[in-house]
Amino acid sequence: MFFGNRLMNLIPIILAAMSATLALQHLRAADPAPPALTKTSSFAPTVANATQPPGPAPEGMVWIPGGEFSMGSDECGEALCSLPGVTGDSQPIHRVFVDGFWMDATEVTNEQFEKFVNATGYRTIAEIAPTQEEFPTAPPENLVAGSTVFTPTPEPVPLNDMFQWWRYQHGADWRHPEGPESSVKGREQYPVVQIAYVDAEAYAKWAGKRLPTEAEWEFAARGGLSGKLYAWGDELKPADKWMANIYQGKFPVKDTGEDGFAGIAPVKSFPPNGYGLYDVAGNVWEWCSDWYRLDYYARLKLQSGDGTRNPQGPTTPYDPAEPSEKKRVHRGGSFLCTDQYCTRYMVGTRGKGEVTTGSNHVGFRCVRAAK
Ligand SMILES: [Ca+2]
Ligand SMILES: [Cu+2]
Repeated sequence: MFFGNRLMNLIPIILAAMSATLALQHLRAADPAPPALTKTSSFAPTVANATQPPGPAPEGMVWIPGGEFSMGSDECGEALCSLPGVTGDSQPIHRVFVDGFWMDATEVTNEQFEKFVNATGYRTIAEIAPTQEEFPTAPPENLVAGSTVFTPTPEPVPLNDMFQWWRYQHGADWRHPEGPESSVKGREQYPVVQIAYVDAEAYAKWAGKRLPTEAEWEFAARGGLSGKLYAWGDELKPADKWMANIYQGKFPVKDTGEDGFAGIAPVKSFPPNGYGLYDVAGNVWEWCSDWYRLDYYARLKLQSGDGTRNPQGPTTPYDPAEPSEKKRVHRGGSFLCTDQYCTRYMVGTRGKGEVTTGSNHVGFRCVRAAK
């Protein structure tokens, strides 16, 4: 899913100009010398570090051993989506090493986010009205707090313009994910949504954590496997069983909820991956700390060959589809991902989001350094 800044649907002029097309290394001095990374241009086995967890797991977190793995995707996933471009920005496959770390087993829930808000009085971006300085051409009446909400279309539509199914909704925020009439009552164990990048960062800081880098996220999501299409293997529905909350039915008209959920699901509704992480595919997108650049993997490989350790992402964002927008990486896909439009529940694929924009299918999870 790709859109510009948070006011996207309010400013037709900006909209018209926006294209809706699809579009370092810091080894700790005390560590022993790392082994040389495997040189390869295709997937090679994941070599997890043998180091034990540095202590008991912090509440709700699991140990990700880190190690060396093949990051990215190849064209073989491309054919699974009726719109091309799904694996383009996740090539070439390159070898990456990450240190071990703790990771939240689930996406951050409404209950957890509420604790943070109660403790700090934090107000999310969606709860603060945009200013004329930020959006000089917006009519003043449009400068109201809100966020982006998915709306099914009454009839099938060409899938070339996402503004047919996304709207800017006044009063949509994390407590009111679909707008003022909605609430999170009874949804305590659902992932929090309508979270902009800084909101996720603020929560992480409060919790003594941080957001994962894209490399950490992918290492963790692959769960020790290598080169698989999905976090659990190569089959979308092994033994005819849904493994993730994605979208079934005609997109974006009607989600039939064949996997058990039409829309968002409580965390832990599907089996965990090899490292004990839930919902690394589908349910909600997750913010990563890397800036998004379409060509980052290609540049990284040119620059460092296969010797990349703990990559932190590019120094500047760049999405040619919307060059003026500052985007960070999203990972994992959401309950709206489908083979008709976007198969980014595939573990090696990438997403992206403008940093001030939340929506009702974007959330996050946190990590914590080993020491
Ligand atoms: Ca579903
Ligand atoms: Cu998607």
